[in-house]
Amino acid sequence: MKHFWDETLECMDRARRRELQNERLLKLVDRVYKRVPYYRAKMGETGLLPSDIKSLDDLQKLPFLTKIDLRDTYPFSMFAVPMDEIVRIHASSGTTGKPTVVGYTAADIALWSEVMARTLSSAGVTKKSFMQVSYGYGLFTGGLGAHYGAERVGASVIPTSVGNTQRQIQLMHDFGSTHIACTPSYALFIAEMIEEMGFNLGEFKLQAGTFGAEPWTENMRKEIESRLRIKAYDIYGLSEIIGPGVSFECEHQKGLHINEDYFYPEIIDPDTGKVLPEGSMGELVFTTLTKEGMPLIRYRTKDITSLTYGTCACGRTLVRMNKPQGRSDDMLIIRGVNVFPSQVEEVLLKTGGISPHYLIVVDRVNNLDTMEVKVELTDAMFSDSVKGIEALERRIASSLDSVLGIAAKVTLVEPKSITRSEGKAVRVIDNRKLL
Ligand code: DLL
Repeated sequence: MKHFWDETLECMDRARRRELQNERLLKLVDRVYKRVPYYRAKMGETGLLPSDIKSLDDLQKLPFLTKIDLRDTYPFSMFAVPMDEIVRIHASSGTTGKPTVVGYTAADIALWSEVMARTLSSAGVTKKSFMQVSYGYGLFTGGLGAHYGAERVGASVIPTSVGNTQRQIQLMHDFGSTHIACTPSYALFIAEMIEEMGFNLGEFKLQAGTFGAEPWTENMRKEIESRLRIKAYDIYGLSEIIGPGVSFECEHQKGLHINEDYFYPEIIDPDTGKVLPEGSMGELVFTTLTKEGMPLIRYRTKDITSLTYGTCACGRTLVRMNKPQGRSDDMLIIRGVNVFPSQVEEVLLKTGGISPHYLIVVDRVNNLDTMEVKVELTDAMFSDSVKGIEALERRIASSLDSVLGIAAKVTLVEPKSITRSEGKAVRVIDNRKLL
């Protein structure tokens, strides 16, 4: 069965769509140049003017943006509208303690709901569906993104957010949720808990799930599908571009269709910045063609993937990206939350009694990610009482929790017990084996 939200736009002739993208690009460059002094200055470095950009063929002349630019303009200097037009603010992890901030106008929220409506419709969500949203609600874009999209479709939304899993399952059972949206690892955890609670899967009405915010494999898909007896769809996105709904899978699951009438993709060589031809693996870069609050031109996602043009068997002409194959930076995704080792380091460096030698150990236990931070004590602190050391562990754990937004186990270890490396320090051991 084919599920479209807007068949005309999703299946539009590629040449016609390119015209639309060209028109939008010209308006975008003009708007950003006039309204964002930071980007105007960046364009000025090479003497570039909006009039130099006549179509997408000139896009490569424009400078890239990265998380560093967003840090330098923290919190609001990348916004292109006055604050009274901003109706929502989200944030995700930055490369250091400062988060990456995103502002939305009412039109941006409508656009986001629209791309999420496409995404959810493609997974079979309709007005008749019961949509359980088990992504976290808050500064993270997962919960509210899925929520607004499901409301736009007209489904009955059940905003359970993440956590309190037994209650989630009880409601899923009692309300007859037909669809769920959460991270793939949380979906597996739910499957396991359903078994543990002694439920019979036949008593549930769940048909499909929309899973993303972290990398997952085909094997993990099979596992989720067989344990929950549903069809599992991939969904990709990042806060800077809109949140979830940048791209989504159709029933053929041969890559994720990018909503390219709004988010124009390029693949570049991460080292040289050169645009690569179709099919090449490289870093994904997006230009938000219509966004108002925080439009971004050539934003480097750091996600490594490739693009496939050409019509899909579903009829959509929207370009497809392959499942992201990793990142070109050191960002970790733990239970769907982005964590940079530099954020952990910043917390540790602010704490007395410990040395700057640490190791982050990530693992997956019962399908849920765990994070342990091992830190060396200073010689002076090492001779302290067990109580003193435990109190220090708790203090660090609570600072990490408030900075990262996830709980980490902190283990203080003897001075000089963490292996020193001769080259680049090894700060992270990731023992997770994606099934
Ligand atoms: O994770 C938005 C989102 C929410 C997407 C819910 C899908 C579902 P951020 O927190 O800003 O936004 O993290 C963005 O997560 O650059 C990727 O590295 C990674 N990521 C997101 N979706 C996928 C996916 C949300 N389906 C970063 N597969 C991105 C692999 C993903 N990685």
